[in-house]
Amino acid sequence: CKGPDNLSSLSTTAYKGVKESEDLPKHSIGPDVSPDSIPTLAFPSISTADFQFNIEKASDVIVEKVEEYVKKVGNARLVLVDLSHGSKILSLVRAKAAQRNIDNKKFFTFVGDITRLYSQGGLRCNVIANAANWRLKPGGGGVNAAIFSAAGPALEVATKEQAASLLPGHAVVVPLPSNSPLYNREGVSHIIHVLGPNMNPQRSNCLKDDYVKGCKVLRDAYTSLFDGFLSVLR
Ligand code: AR6
Repeated sequence: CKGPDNLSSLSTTAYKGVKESEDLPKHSIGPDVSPDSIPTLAFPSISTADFQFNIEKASDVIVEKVEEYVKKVGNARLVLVDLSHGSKILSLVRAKAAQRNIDNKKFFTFVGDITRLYSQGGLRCNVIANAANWRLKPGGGGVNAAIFSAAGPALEVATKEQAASLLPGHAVVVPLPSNSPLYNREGVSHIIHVLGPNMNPQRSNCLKDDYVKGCKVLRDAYTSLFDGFLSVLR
């Protein structure tokens, strides 16, 4: 099953997302549990595209935080998503997670559009994370533009009810109204906006290559994201 290598082919083909772990045991969740009913957080790699955070360092932070939180989320799953099979962050994280023997039923990587995981990829995720901007506004490109566009105006209204802005390293959980297409079509009940560290001099609050601070802020961002997911589970 081959997916697209770039975003343009995503929009022109009936693309199916692909779970990348190849050694998943069949029926590993037991005969009575449908995978569709398992609470699942899908998240993009925060800060590694427009915010230009180093991918090798980001992969270390992701694996460290995933290892910590797979123990806390019970039967729920964490899924790192990116658009392309060529995604460097997905392959780095996959390799490092395997080295640390992280349970591949609870954490795996997936190639697909985060706004189409169920309809195009068959992967039901009740919560998705957004790599947001500090204003919590639509647009700006990347995953933020895709999520606001797919969710419709309901997301902007619901977001304003929770927060007016976000500091780097923080996240905010937004319940998605049932009139949003993301709710109806994809089964997404919550969006968690996360603001990661910015290393891009053309964006606000640039850390100018300060990776001591950058890694701390990225760790804080994943901590806030995964704590937000835990709050949805409770
Ligand atoms: N589905 C899955 N993954 C995606 C999608 C998608 N539809 N679109 C992008 N990615 P980025 P950042 C991946 O740039 O670096 C925005 O303008 C992408 O390949 O979206 O945190 C905001 O408004 C990459 O792996 O977020 C902020 O200002 C990951 O998502 C700023 O960019 C994050 O890429 C945030 O920059």
